[in-house]
Amino acid sequence: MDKEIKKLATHARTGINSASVLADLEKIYLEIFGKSGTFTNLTKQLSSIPKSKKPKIGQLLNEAKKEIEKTFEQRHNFLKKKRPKEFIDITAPGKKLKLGHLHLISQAIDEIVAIFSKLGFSLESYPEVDWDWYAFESLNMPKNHPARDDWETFFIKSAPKPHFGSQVLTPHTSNGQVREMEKLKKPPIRMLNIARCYRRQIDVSHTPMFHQFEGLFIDEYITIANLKGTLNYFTAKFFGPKRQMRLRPHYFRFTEPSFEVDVTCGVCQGSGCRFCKSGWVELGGAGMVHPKVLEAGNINPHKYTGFAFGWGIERTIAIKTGIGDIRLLYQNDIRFLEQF
Ligand code: FA5
Repeated sequence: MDKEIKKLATHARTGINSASVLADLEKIYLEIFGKSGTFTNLTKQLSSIPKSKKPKIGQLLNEAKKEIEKTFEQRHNFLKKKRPKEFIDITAPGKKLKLGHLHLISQAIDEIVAIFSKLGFSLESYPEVDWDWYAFESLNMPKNHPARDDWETFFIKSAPKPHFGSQVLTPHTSNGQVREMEKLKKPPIRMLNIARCYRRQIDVSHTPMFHQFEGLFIDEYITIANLKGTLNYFTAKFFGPKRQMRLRPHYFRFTEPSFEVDVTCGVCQGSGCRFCKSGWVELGGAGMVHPKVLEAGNINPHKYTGFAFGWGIERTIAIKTGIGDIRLLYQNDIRFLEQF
């Protein structure tokens, strides 16, 4: 057995000294001293040799083990020193960071504010949870009036207040009208209100939370011509000079006369197509402020007149970009949002 021990020691030494990387060295170590390694197997044979030879063979095994371990340690230290240090190539081109952009709704809001501020409208804000009085009653929409069903309102569970009524999640931006009149007290008023609105509706063109932008202009001698001029200016700036705008008679309790505002379809440019059918697509409502609304805001309707309009931002974006389902705007799918 002593011959076998010497052979193993020589073989191990050669193997260890020929390892060129630490990983190879680890492998050789396991081949020798692992569970079924060459040295381990030799040690197992010790029990089967005659008792008289055991001390000598045991001593030889110990010496061989020490020698192999020493060789292993020396090679390990050598290879560790040899390992190349981490290298940083400062001339390598950097990784390009992906630039994000504003959400479509924010982009549209910025654009709308910029267009109306050129006409002297200033951006104001009002409560998102407001009293029934501002959302409906001051706008000539008495309680239980069937027109209020169109707004499909979310009510807040709170005790109603005398005169102001219950609290609601604002179903439209028109709640700002009388609030602005109360704030400024005296015309001229040129207010733009952009806010979140809430209604119990959901389908391709309705979401429970959406945005409206509302304009209110009150002064002496304001007529429908001013309303048309303002909306024409907006349409040309927002949708481009080729798109036209028209007013169609409609009914709102808080404007008289009232209109629906249409623009020519962006797909067929007004000739009529599968998307729009008539060549026109509906944008939102508008009209001349009702005398009763002016009175609710303590403004003399015999001296002052005004116009108001209120449109959905999601709808406006859909008309501009051609997206068929406004719910896409709220799904936060980066593949959709990156296209704009
Ligand atoms: C109103 O809300 C009136 N306050 C607008 C107005 C203001 C008229 C001032 C006259 C003077 P209407 O309910 O039609 O009107 O809503 C206006 C626009 O808001 C719609 O044309 C649509 O673009 C948008 N809108 C309404 N409900 C939703 C909804 N659930 N999801 C997305 N957009 C909506």
